[in-house]
Amino acid sequence: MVATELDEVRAAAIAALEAAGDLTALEAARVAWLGKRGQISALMQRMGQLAAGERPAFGKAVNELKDEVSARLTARRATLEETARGARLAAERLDITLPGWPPRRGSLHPLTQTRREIEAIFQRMGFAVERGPEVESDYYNFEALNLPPDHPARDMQDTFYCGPGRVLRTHTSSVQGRVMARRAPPIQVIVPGRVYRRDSDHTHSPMFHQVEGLLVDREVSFGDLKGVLQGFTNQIFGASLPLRFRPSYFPFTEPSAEMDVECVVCGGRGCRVCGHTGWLEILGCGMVDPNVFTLAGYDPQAVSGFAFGMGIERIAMLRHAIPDLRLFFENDVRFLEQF
Ligand code: 2NL
Repeated sequence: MVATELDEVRAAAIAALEAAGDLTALEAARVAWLGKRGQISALMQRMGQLAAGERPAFGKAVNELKDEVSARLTARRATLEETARGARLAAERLDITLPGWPPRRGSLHPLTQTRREIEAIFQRMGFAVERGPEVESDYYNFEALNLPPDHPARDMQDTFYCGPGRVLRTHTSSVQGRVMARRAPPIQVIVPGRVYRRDSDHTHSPMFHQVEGLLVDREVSFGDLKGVLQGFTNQIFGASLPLRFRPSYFPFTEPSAEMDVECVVCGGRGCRVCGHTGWLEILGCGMVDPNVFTLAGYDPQAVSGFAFGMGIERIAMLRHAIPDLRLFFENDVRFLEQF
């Protein structure tokens, strides 16, 4: 009678294991049959009700039952794990023959493109590219360029002060000052970079980009300056455009001039872009002031040189007919992806 009961428990336990369709159900079946409070433990506890002589045989039979159910549990678990793994692999299957997402290619910012083209043009004419710090000393930003502390021309460029004797450079001339302090002539460099002025409206940004050039040697003339700048404009605008030099003032050059090119939009007839003058102002330039040479430790009797400076934004706007300066700094991809 006890033996039949064990057979029934065995059959029921095995049926429960086989009925478990996944690992969660199998774990529930394990707890129900093999757990501390499961059916097989319950059988063991009944041993006390048996006559002493029957106990060893009963205990042995229950232990064998337990071992058998455990073995079947392990086997069933392996089967279910294999099934689960198969299902997971099927779900995760990748079709590596499908085409991938095409990568969206970016492009260089129009100011970067224009700067690099300006650099390349001057490099072909023998200029080396120099860079320097944007946080600059008052000395290199002003004093070394013939702008002593009380000089009225300091007001021309509203300066961001960022500490005692420290400014955000208002032009990249500060770097040319550093180059002259470090090296003897001949010097032939251009300096591209960010510059900062306290100015903000639809035609002025507190940060903008400049390229300045400096050439120092013996017997450098204003004619040399004109030749270099004619070569530059021919290449950056892709045509041999007439140039015009108007007298101007910069504290670090004497004489100084502003250079215009014939309007690239109307060919000189006059239009909205050139304000009906037929000319576009491109850059400022001049012969390096003797005081700047003296401050650099050069003999102004022995050397001469020219310098020029231009805004990269302005050149890029004219080349690409960009109507508003602020487009450069908003980084709207609908604008940027056109370049
Ligand atoms: C402009 C005008 C200019 C210079 C920059 C320069 C630098 C040294 C010595 C002498 Cl180290 N001059 N730079 C000269 C004339 C004009 O820039 O309108 N820039 C946007």
